Amino acid sequence: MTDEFPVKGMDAIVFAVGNAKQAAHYYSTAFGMRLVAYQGPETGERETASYVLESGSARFVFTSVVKAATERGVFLAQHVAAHGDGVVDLAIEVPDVYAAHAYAVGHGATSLAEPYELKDDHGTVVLAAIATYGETRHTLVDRSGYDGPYLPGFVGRGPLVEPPARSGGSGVSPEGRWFQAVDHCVGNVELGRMDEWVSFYNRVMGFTNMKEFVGDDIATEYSALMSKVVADGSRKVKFPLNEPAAAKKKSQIDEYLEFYGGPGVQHLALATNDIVATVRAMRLAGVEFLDTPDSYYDTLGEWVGETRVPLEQLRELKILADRDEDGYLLQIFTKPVQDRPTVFFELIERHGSMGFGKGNFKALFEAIEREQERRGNL
Ligand code: TYF
Ligand code: FE
Repeated sequence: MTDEFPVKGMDAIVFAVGNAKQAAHYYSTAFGMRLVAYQGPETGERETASYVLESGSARFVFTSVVKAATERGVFLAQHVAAHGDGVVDLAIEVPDVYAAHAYAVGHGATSLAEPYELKDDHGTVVLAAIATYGETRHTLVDRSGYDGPYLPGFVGRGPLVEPPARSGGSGVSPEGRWFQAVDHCVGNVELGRMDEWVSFYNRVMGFTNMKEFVGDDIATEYSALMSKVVADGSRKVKFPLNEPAAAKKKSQIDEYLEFYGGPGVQHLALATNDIVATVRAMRLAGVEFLDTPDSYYDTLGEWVGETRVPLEQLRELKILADRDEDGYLLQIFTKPVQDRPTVFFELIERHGSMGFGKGNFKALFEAIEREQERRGNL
């Protein structure tokens, strides 16, 4: 079988935020990421400031508007005004941007940028962009001809890019990183539109459906959401898509849509090899995680069996576990990381399982609903 839309992996998650300088500090101190590149007024970019942070293969870019001057600055400023801090771009690395863009547009995608090249002393990066749900986009990136930090126009480590005092290197793993990759990126879309977006990814990127989904059976019982997962042929890029479902209470997805002001990225799952060390480091740095009742751990051993982490440690740190025919996974969810109840993160340590924690949906959704209730949104 030939892959119609080959991808190399996620290239970057780009956030539009109100204050990228402070966001960069938060993600370096609280998520252990390393600041690797910068672009802003000091480098000749008068309109925006962008900070690039990495952890293993995961790359986050935080951009804020210094002084809007062009369409791009106005778009970013309006994005923050409408949605609060959020994800504007789930950039995907592909081997051939021209082919990928032509395929996507040929299968009905809206082009937001025709293929173009950026060059400097480090080489050439090819980029193009297509629209997805809400105001989110997928930039397609080929950086195989480039050896600089991030993109032409950015400066790497040097006088302008000093690692913040506490960034990375805190010894969680031998490499000093707290997580090593983006595992999946989840989108929330409007009621009744999940299947349209699933077929969008089927058609436009040749992504196929993974077996895990939340149907209306589970939805009406407790979760108040429906979910399906699409992934590229190599399963390196995984995009679960949620829509609200009418249940007994107001859906957590409705809460997101209301406060984000439309569809957008709901959570980003980060792969770690040592979830215990990562959770400890993040908690110490002030990151808040969802609570899990003790009763969850009273019965966990019966159905999950042995895991790398002793049950008592899972209980202490409120880490969830799930097992399927392929193996098991450990996972935990942060509370929203901004004042709006919108974007949050998941940490995931996989041991064979390719799932998303189906066995935890009930406990997880109940935990989310307790937070929703505290916010007065249930
Ligand atoms: O990505 C997933 O499917 C899991 C489960 O609001 C999940 O992390 C699904 C919806 C949600 C929170 C978690
Ligand atoms: Fe997830």
